[in-house]
Amino acid sequence: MGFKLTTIEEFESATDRLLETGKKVGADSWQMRVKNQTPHCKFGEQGICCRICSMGPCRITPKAPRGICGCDAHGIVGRNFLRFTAGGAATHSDHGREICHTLHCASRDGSYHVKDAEKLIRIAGEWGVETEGKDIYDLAHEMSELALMEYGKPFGISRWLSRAPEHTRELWKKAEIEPRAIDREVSCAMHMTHMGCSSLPEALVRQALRAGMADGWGGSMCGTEFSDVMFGTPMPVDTEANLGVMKEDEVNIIVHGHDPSLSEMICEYAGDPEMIALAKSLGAKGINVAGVCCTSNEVAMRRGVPMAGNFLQQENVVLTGACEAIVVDVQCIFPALGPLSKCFHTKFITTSPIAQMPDSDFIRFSAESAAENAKKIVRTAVENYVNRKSDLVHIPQMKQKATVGYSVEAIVKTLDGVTNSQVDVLGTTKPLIECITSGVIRGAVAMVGCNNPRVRPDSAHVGLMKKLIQNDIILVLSGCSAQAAAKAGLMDKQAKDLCGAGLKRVCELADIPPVLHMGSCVDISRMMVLASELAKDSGLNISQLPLVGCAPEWMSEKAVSIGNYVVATGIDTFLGVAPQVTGSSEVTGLLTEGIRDWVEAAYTVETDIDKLCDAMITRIEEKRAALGI
Ligand code: CUV
Ligand code: SF4
Repeated sequence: MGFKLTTIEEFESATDRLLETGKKVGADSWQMRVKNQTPHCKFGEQGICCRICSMGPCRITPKAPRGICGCDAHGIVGRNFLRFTAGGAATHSDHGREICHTLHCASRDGSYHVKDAEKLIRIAGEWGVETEGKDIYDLAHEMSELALMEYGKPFGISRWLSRAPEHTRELWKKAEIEPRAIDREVSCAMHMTHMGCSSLPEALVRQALRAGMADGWGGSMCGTEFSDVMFGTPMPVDTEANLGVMKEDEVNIIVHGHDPSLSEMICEYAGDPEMIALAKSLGAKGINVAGVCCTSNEVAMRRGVPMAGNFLQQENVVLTGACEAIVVDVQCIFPALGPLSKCFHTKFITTSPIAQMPDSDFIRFSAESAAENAKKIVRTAVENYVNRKSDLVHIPQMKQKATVGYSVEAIVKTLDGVTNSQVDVLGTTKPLIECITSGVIRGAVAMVGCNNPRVRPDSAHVGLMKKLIQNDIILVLSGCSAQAAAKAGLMDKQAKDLCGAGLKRVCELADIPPVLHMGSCVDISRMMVLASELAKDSGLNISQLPLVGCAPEWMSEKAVSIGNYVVATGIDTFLGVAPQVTGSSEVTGLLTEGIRDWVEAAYTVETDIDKLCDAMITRIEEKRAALGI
């Protein structure tokens, strides 16, 4: 025995202790700000406030059922939903674009290299690019240019769509949701939602799916695939998670954000002998890098860098009083970190022109001068060690072991060990399909997404996961959901003991934890590839697979963009937080049922987490029954 999950109550008491330090230094916290912001504006919550022209803002009430231009609630809600999606699609895709740019900077003697040449050659093959006799760096540059063209090409549809099964591609074509150039779908969304353009819910929802597709089957896929090419395709690696990974006697550098181009370089220079010597000369035992949010997922999966926490834990890392620097790039960074860091010795270092914030030290990072920038950042952190106020230091001694890094490649390779029929199944998802058809595993849930103060932090993630694995349902995770699992201990291989008998046996045979870490949010593109492979290898349609998506604590625009492409790929998706569309029965109806006619899947929204869990299990069993398995 000995193995025990960390409970939500334990998470919370650690947070409470840190908030006491916060109070002592006069710090603000999201817990306090939530109180000031609730109850939320009902118009906003329902999506029936329109402020896209200056005749407004217009709000829909029973007495005022139309805006000044005559737009009704359905048009307003639909436009808001599409703009929300466009924000997310733009964000993920721009991250992907940065990765493509970084690949363009890769060189033999530079900061960025081609680590997975085989993968690059495989993608080149998919794209019909000649690789024979080509220098790998020439190929990298050629591929990065082609990938960058995907953002603005005048004709054609996304190259990545060719990875999907035939049937899915036909559905996309018929529904007119095949994404064209990535930027075009975002631009088109903004155009459609301008005053006096679309107010037809069906047209707006259709474009919301297409913009999501431009993300998942466009920009995010570029981000994931070319990150793998440069930094390595993740393979299982051991790490640890939760605030206990911070070290009292070392310089703690926290990387937070999304783009591995930055975090990889920080990790690189934190291991530099010159920097370590500097740290030692200042009284520290070494340099410890840990991550927050998706950047943490990136470096955990490829380097085993420990995970300090997820979205709603970002303030906690500063509240430990032991954070020398929190280094951020883009997305999901609380502006609160500025003033909060000022209450401590912590340097809040922003690095991207995309995410500039008050009360931060801006050290501009670019792929061209990565080495120099990273070194400066690490040095700034190390030199700050001497400013630590020891009476404010408290690191909650709380962490769990986790095995992470289950890329599609890693899953295929690992699960090959499960079935006996090794010979003809190497390199396919067939062993996993066999586990599912035989009923050893009932199905799979792709659980993703953030934290949101509307849900007791991590309770929905962890609660759902515990119940699902008991029911022999395997989980693939990404984003802050994955970190919730890791913090709780569900990514420890010993968590197999919490599973039903079937899943437990699979975990033992394959030597895997019952919840598999597939990466960051852009890596949900990996899940699309996995679903496609499962469909192709089984001869089924994606929508027939006993597989559902779930985002129980989501908050960001990116999450909606993701949800839209997951659903559009044929995977029923279950949300624990309602999107701001409840003010329109038509838009709600389309999302929860109507779009099923186009893509064979739809959303289910259920804020009662027990009911959400039951609904997923029921859906998985329905799909099994329909297949007669
Ligand atoms: Ni990208 S989007 S909070 S899950 S990192 Fe976590 Fe990750 Fe943000 Fe949501
Ligand atoms: Fe009001 Fe129409 Fe302008 Fe929106 S577009 S603010 S509903 S007048």
